[in-house]
Amino acid sequence: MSAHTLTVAGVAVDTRHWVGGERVTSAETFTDHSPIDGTVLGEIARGTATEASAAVAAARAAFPGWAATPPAERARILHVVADGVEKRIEDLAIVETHDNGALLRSHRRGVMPRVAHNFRFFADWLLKLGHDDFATRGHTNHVSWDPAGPCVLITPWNAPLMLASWKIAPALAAGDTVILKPAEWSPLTASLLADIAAEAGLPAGVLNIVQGYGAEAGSALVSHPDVRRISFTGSVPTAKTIAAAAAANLVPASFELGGKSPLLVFADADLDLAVDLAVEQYDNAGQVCLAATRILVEETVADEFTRRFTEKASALRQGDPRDEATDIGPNIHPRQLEKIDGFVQRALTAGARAVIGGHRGEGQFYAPTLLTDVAQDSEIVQEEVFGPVLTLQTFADEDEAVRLANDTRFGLAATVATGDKARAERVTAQLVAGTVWVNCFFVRDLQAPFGGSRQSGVGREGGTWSFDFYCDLKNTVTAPRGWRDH
Ligand code: TXE
Repeated sequence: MSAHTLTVAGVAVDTRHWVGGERVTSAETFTDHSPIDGTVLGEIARGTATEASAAVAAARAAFPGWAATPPAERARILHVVADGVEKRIEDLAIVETHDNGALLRSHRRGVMPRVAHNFRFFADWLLKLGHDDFATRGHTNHVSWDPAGPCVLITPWNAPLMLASWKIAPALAAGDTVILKPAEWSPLTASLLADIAAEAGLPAGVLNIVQGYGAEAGSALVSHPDVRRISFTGSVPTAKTIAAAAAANLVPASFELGGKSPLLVFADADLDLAVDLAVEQYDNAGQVCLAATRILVEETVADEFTRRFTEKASALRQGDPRDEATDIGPNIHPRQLEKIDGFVQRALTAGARAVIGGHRGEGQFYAPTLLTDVAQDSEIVQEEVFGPVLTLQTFADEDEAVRLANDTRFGLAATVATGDKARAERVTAQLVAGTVWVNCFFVRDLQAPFGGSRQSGVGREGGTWSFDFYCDLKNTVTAPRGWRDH
């Protein structure tokens, strides 16, 4: 085994960058820890501007060939990548679980199959593009989705390979080449994807991976003048820094950021369903951008809702994410845990009451928490915690529910629990959110637009919207005259 390989649960992972179809080292490394027990997983290449430039150069060199590859052939290769992901679901799932602490059973049954699906979905969608010819006074207009060039993709740690593939697949389908910079807290599965893509026959330089810190590798990538698109999922402050870099080069950038999404529970709702929806918000230890962390309940059912919620949430099993019986795993990093606890302790000091939780658990765990007696303008109601922490507020009527729901700087998602269809229509029409669910949560079709309003993001991903972003749209107008006979 090479000095540049680490093993996680028997799976070998290359710790180097992947640039131009080759493994590349850096002079320095950073240490990757497992959130499960804090053990060191290994030393990972720490990219700098040098590796960033090399990766952009490789992506640029590979671009003309990949862009000229017929769509059907690009789609075929992406399906082979999906096959490769499916063959290695077990490896990917166990490595991801060790690296970011999320549940092995969800990685196995939900997340990794979805990674494969991301590649298949965008491969198939590609073949539907480009059939939009129409006539203007006898002239034909032909709209084409032309590949844009090298794209930089910056991803977070809460769903590492899922979010990376959600960006890589449409970009590659579109005929672009990419440079991925995975989050430094969860760098491993991206490296396995490089192996899978190479085996699938993806040409060298079409997919490049630079590991490292945001302020080093990430910032060098997003400010590189040869980059044509930047897609980012992560925090608002980092998004602002990247937006400034993108603006300096006039590069289109898309941002999928955090949220403080509401769950509105009306008295006419199926209360058990509403409780299930609320408890689901602890999934992934609360590290989900879409999580409905603000529960808003109609006054008349608030006590009963709280009683049933407490009963159900108290039965959740927190523990080793590799264990099938575990419901909530650890949080990603000691720093994240400190951040979560800081929010909770400040809220408690300000007068909030912990119905459940309100404190750390053993090791890198945070006790599932529900806080009441929180003011609408307080930090805990307004800021994203990104941990298993929910707030509960009550409302008197529909108007107040909508007002509270919309009263943050975010607008990623909202969930409504009601038994009244007319009410559902009235309320959903007024909510500011990129996705609104009624009596359900997390149901996603990849052809739907996905993204946030306000500070939750800029742009939409999914189906046509992804291709609109990753392509340069071109309209070719051809006259019915001027042709020579041959
Ligand atoms: O995010 P960052 P962090 C929220 C959540 C969390 C908080 C902080 O509230 O508590 O953000 O998390 C790269 N140029 N979300 O600090 O910094 C970085 O290396 C280029 C919500 O981990 O945004 C990583 O790959 N890249 C969210 C990625 O950006 C830079 C998911 C995300 O890191 C960079 C994650 C720079 N200057 C956190 N600085 C969601 N929407 O789901 C950092 N990066």
